[in-house]
Amino acid sequence: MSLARILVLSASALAVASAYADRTAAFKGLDIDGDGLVSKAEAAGNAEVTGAFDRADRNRDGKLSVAEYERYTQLQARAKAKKNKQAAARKTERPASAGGTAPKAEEK
Ligand SMILES: [Ca+2]
Ligand SMILES: [Ca+2]
Repeated sequence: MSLARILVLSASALAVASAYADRTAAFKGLDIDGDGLVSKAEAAGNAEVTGAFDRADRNRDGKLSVAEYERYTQLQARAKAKKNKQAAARKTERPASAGGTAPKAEEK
């Protein structure tokens, strides 16, 4: 198997993982020493987590627990959805049919 093929498979695997919101796997990826907590040093590899670390660290122990990480990712997802909604509202001149993402009016 070529490296390019492996990279494509890895990329699609990551996309599937994020589509199913497999936060535990992402958390384990950050938890390098496997103690069940993500320290600031461990989060250093992820700019997104580092930027929000202090906000995500609810009990201010300098480490993120799974619960703190999940709460953070949920807030991130909500903020992202809100941003997308605002972006979509700004492009109202674009017909919904063009993207094929118009919601079904009724489902039986
Ligand atoms: Ca750790
Ligand atoms: Ca904490």
